[in-house]
Amino acid sequence: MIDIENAARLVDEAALNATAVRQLTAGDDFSVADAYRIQRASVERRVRRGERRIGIKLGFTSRAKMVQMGVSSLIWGWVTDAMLEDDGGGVDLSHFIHPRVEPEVCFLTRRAIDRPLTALEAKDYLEAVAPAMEIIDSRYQDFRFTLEDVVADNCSSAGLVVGAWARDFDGLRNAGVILRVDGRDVQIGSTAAILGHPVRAVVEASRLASESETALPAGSLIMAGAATAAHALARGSHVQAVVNGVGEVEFTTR
Ligand code: OOG
Ligand code: MG
Repeated sequence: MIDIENAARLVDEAALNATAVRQLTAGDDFSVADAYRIQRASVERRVRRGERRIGIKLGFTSRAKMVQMGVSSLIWGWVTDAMLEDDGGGVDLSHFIHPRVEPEVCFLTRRAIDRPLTALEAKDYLEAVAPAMEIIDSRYQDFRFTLEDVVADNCSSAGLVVGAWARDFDGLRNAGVILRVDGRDVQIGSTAAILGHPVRAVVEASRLASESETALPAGSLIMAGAATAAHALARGSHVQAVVNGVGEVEFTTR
C-alpha cells in the first residue's frame, strides 16, 4: 500500500525545489484511484501554503498529446492562482525543472457545475473562452511517467497564460492552432483535435468532477487540453499561441 501523504509530499517538494524525483510507480504499485488521492493531498499542501484553486485542467484530450507521452487516458488536475503567469518581465524558468509549453483553449464558467453535463447543455454553463498556453513540468526524471504517476503529480500542472476572453464559441469547432517560438511555427494543429470539439472538454470535466464528488463554482477555469504536442521551453524566448478566430496569447521567458 502506498503512503498517500508521503507520496504527495514527494511530488509537492519536487515542485517547490524544482528538482526531479524518481517515478512513484518505480517503488510502489498503486491504482489510478490512489493516484487521484495523492493528487488531492498534494494540492491540499498548496492550499495550506495559501494557494487558491481556480479551476481544473484536462490532459490527453488530443491524439498528439497521447502519442507524445505514451498515455491514452483522459486525466484531470487542479490549477491554482499561483500557477497564473502574468508576463510582467517574463516567465522565470528557474521555478521549473524541464518546462514545456502547449497551446490550449481555456473556458470560464458562468454557473456552478455540480453534475455531468450533456454537450447541448455545456455552452449554457460557459461565460467565455480564451486562447491559452499551459506550462507543464513533470516532477519526474526525464519527463517520463505512467498514467498513475502523472495523475499523482497533478498532471504536470505548473503554469498557465490566458489571453483575452471572447464570448463567441461558434468558431471553436475547427480553428487553426499555431504555437510559435521566436517567430518560428513549432507546432500546428486544430481545435478539432481536442475531443472533436473543445466544448466536449467541458462535458468531460463535468463528468470527471462529478465522479469525484467535486463541484466547480461559477467563475472556474477549465483548460481543455493541448491541441498539439508540447514544446520544450528555453530562456530568452518569445512564445506565442494563435487560435484562429479566438485570439492570440504570448509571453517571454527568462
Ligand atoms: C501531462 C499533462 C497533459 C494536456 O494538455 O494534454 C496535458 C503531460 O503531458 O505532462 O496537460
Ligand atoms: Mg495541458
